[in-house]
Parts: sequence; structure tokens; C-alpha cells
Amino acid sequence: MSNVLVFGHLNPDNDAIMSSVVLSQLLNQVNYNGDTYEARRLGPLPAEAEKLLAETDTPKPRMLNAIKEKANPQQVVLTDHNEAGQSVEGLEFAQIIGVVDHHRIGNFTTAAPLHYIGLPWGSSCTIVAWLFGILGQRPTDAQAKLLLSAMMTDTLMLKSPTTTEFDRIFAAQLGEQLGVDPIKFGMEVFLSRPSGSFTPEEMVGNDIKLFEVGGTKLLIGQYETVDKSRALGMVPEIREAMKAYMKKKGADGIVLCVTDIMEEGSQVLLEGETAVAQKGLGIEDVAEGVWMPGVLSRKKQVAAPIMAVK
Ligand SMILES: [Mn+2]
Repeated sequence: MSNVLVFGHLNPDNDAIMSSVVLSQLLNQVNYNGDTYEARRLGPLPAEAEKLLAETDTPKPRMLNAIKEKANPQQVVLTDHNEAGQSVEGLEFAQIIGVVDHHRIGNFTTAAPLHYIGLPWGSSCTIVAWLFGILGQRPTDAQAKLLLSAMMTDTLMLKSPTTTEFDRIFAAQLGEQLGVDPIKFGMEVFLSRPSGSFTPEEMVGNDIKLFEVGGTKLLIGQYETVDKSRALGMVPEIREAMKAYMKKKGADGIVLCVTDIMEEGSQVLLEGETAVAQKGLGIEDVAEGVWMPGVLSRKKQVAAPIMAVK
């Protein structure tokens, strides 16, 4: 019997946290493989996650800083990511026994067979909700609440183009169980974020991922807000924070999407070596950034077209 660590990506968002927390609970509930499962996190808890965990009396996952080389490698399950560049330091020393994810597959290899559940649905928590049925379980109300919250934040209340029929079906089911309207509930979750107090550094580093594209290291960040005007009043400071973050991470370029959930679009700022991003997005590096209407999904509308540049 081993203790398997279950965790989402670096700079965790609500989906990374809730998918690891609820999946580890589910696997413990069914005594999967006779192992125990412990949720961990690779960064600070987002404000909404902290609030939801407290409301449901769910223990906060402990921080995981690095994995060390051991004779018996640490077994892990990755949720909401699969790329080493977005994962824990020392992942190469771990044995990845499972992945539950809704992202592209980077250069992913393992030595042994594994559980790999990759579905292009709107959130990793939708996949976890589906796994409850597969394993003959029904989520508790607390689990339903945690799952639904992340399904709503990851799909921007089912408005993002990443939203699928399955997200709608499971959101309706969980909403019915909880007696809430999923969209209204999602709105409350969004409004529990302290958006008014974000500093430029937090806007840049809050939700950012590293991608390798054509030999260059490109950071792509997203800051979601219900009112972009405050953020856009601080563009020079945000640009300074972008440069500093890029330097700290040793990246060549950085893209930041300031996504306005209400106006349904993103203001895109570029710093450093971003020729590939400019080509992929069909935009230029303009001082105040470029407004891209309808762009809500980093994965589908920002990262994918950049990755597709030849
Ligand atoms: Mn996700």
C-alpha cells in the first residue's frame, strides 16, 4: 500500500485545487487499488478555493514544494495538467500512476502503463464528476459544491468556447442536487474573488503557464476580472511586472490576457520575444495591449493558435 500524492498544476486555479481534492476523496472512498490518496497543492490557494473549502469543512491540501529522488519513487496522480513545465519540481523522480486532465498532451512519456483520463471537456472537475458514476459513487453535497464551483470558474459560467455538452449536463445535475442555479452559483464564486485588491504582480503571476514553442520559452498568463477598466488603468505597472516575472522564470517572452468575463473578451499584452505569439494571434505588440473580442479561453483561443505556428 502506498500513499499517492494527487495534485494540480503550479499557480493552481480553482479547477486544479478542486480536481485534486475531490478526486483524492473519491479514490479513498472506493479504496482504489488499496492505496491511500492525499491531495496536495503547488502554490497558494486561490481566494475562492479557500472560501469554498472552509464552507464545506474540507481540509486544505498541504503545499508540495518538490519531489526528491528515492529508491522507491513517490507515486503521483496529476490533475488538470500533464506537462512537466507546469508541474512540481522533481517530477522526473516520481512515478506518475494517473492523469485526469483536459489539456493538450505535451511531451508526456512514462516508463510503465498508467491511468490516463484525458477528455477535451470544459474543466477537469467535470471529468471527476463523471468518474463518480464510473466508480459507482454519488458525490456528497460538499463534493458537489466543490466540483460545480470549479466547473463554473473554468468555463467562465459555461460561456467559454471550451464548454461542452458534458459540462452542461453535469453542471445541471450537480446544481439540481444542491438546489442551486449553476450560473448564479458560479457568479457568486467569481464575486468572492477580491478582484479590487489585486496588485500588478498578482495579476501577472496568479494564473500563468510555461509553454515551449519552437525552441523558445513562452509564458502565457490570464487574469480574469468582472471589470477590466481597473486593470487597464495600470498597464505600465503591469508591463513592468511582466518583465520581472519573465526574467525570474528565465522565459523568452510573456503574454498576458486580461479577460473581462462581463464584456466577453481579453485585452492581450505582450513583452519580450513574442514574434510567435503575434503570428499565432494575428496581433501586434501595442503599448496598451490589443482587445480581442470573444477571447475567453487561454487554452483554446490563445495557447492553441500560438502552438500551431510553424
Ligand atoms: Mn482546468
